[in-house]
Amino acid sequence: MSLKSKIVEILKEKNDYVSGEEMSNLLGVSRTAVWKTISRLKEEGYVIEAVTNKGYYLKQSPDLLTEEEISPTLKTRYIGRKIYHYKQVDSTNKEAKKLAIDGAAEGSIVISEEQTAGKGRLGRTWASPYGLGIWMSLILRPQITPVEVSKITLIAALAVSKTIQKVTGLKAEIKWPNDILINKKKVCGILTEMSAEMDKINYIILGIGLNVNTEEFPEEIAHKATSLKIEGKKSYDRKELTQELLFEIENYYRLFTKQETVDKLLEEYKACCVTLNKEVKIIRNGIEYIGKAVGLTENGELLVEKEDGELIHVFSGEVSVRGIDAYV
Ligand code: BTX
Repeated sequence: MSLKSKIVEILKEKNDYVSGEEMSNLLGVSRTAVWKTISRLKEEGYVIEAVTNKGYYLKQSPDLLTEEEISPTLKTRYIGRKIYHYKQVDSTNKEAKKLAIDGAAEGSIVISEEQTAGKGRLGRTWASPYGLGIWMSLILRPQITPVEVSKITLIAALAVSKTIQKVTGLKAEIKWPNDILINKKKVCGILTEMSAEMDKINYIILGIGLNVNTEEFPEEIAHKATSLKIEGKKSYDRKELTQELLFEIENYYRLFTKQETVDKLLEEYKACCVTLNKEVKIIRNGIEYIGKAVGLTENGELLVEKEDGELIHVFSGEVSVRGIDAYV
């Protein structure tokens, strides 16, 4: 943890005045270093009172998803242990890709308060306004083959839906493969990208966009987008959600790489997947098929029985579900 994070941790734990001397003893750094770091924290939005002979007292922390706010009480072992935080970037997936190429460790994450060009699938955009959601990308380097990569989206979808239920009590459903819905509206989107060779993955970028405290959406998407605040009628703590989400991702990631637990997880996934046993429309290479989603493979592909009875494996691409997406 950085010195900034450690100081925030001490101030939060004590929840009282801590003298500069005590802090410098605890951390093994000079009092000047403590004072300089406190000044930087103040610039970043921390309200820290300094009283002669008493020390420093943390009155308020900013609503930011920084390492200082996330790390001290994070329960994971390696997911999210390195956080790259930005106030604004074009896309956290793009930024994560650069870091992955430069060798960033597995589990590193990129979080931004705002994205100016958040990426959806197939060249679409993802609305990511400042401070209202969790716009984050994880760098993963799993020992799996490229055909298994859909598993990663599955893991993320399960982790998001579990986190939402745990923290908010709201019922979140998964629309295969990468949308999380509440009351049939999209509250979260997942964009998994990878760099791979024939049989080896170099890295995976797992991008997650979760609408937390958004109150209003752009007109074009208002009918199909929602947020936790709109559904739960109250604001939610983005830090708690981020910590819980990272924790769940780590759990599921570990379990999915163990063969003996895959079946159990698939059952769990099926229980919250709204796509299964529904009529679906698939667009593949520009061709449309209608069929019924009848199952899921252990790699996370959707099994669809076409109208002519043929069973096809759908890896990704465009899947609309009758009753959720408007189609007749
Ligand atoms: P998608 O292509 O399935 O969804 C994009 C579509 O969803 C858009 O065309 C629009 O109709 C609708 N949409 C746009 N913004 C929102 C929103 N905030 N809430 C609900 N619906 C919306 C889904 O792509 C994958 C999105 C991943 C976003 C994350 S954020 C962190 C990471 N960085 C990055 O650039 N992308 C990912």
